[in-house]
Amino acid sequence: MSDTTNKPRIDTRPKTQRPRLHKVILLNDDYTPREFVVVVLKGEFRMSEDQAYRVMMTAHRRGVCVIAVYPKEVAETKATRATDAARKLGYPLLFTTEPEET
Ligand code: TYC
Repeated sequence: MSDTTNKPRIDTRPKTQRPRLHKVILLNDDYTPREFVVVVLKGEFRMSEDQAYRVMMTAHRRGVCVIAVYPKEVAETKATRATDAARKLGYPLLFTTEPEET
């Protein structure tokens, strides 16, 4: 007869690590037009007009604003694309990334 009793089992599988998330941070400057910051936030970070305006104003008032968290590669790609879009028009707008604390 097969043994159908529940024996305690020890899970020996190695723990899978979740990829660490990185923050994308928007920095204020004195030259980039507010409207352009909103356009970039909407285009690259899929924000609504309202969300983008609030985030832009937070960076404008406080100097920085955390926009979102993504896996490292995604965060870096989005920050680079957004910064490059500003450079093409000669604006100093800057997006940076840093690892999310755990
Ligand atoms: N401070 C800019 C201005 O007054 C607007 C701005 C807001 C620029 C947020 C960058 O991350 C920023 N024209």
